Amino acid sequence: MEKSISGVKIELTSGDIASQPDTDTIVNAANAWLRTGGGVAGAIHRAAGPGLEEECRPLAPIKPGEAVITGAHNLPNIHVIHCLGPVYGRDKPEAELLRNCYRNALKLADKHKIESIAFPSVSTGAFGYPVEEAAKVSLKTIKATIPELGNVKKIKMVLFSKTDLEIFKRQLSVL
Ligand code: AR6
Repeated sequence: MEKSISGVKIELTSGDIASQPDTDTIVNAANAWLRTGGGVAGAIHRAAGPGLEEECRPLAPIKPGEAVITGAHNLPNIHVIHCLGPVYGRDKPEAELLRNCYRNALKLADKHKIESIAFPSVSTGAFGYPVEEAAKVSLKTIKATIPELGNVKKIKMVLFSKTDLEIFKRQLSVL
C-alpha cells in the first residue's frame, strides 16, 4: 500500500529491514549503546558485520528520541540511522519520545541528502509499545514532518508481521 503526501511517497510493506536494497537508508530500532541485540538491531548488525558496531561506539550512548547516522557496511544501503525508541511504561511521555525518533531520523536523513529511507516499527518489539498506538504516532509524525523535507522522496515502513502490516494499512488509510 502507498500514499503520496506533498510529492513524498509513503509505502507500507512486510519484510526484513536488513533486506531493503531499494532504499538509500535503513533505520535501526537501536539500544542506547548502539550495540547489536535482538530484533531489528540484531538483524542489522548481523548483516552489516562488525564494522558497524565499531563505527557506532564513539556515538553512544544516545537518549530516547535521538537519532545518529553511520555507514551501512555490508548492508545493501548507504547509511543506517540509529534511533532509540521509548520503553513503553518507563520512558515518558512515550508518544512524544516516539515522535522525536521519527522526526529526528527524517530531519537527519534530509540533512544528508538522502532520498529514500526505510523504518521498522520502532519500540513495538522488546520495548513493548502497542502497535496500533505506535502506528498512529509514527504515520502522523511522518505526515507532519514531510513539509520540512527537501531531499527525502520515499519513506517506507517495513513491518515484520502481516498483522502489523494490516494495522499500519488501516492507519495510513485514515491519515
Ligand atoms: N525487520 C523488520 N522488523 C523487525 C525485524 C526485522 N528483521 N525484527 C523484528 N522486527 P525490536 P524495539 C519488528 O524489538 O521494540 C533490541 O534488542 C518487531 O517484530 O527490534 O525498539 C535492541 O537491542 C517489532 O515489531 O525494537 C533494543 O534493546 C519491531 O520490529 C530493543 O530491542 C521492533 O522490535 C529495541 O526494542
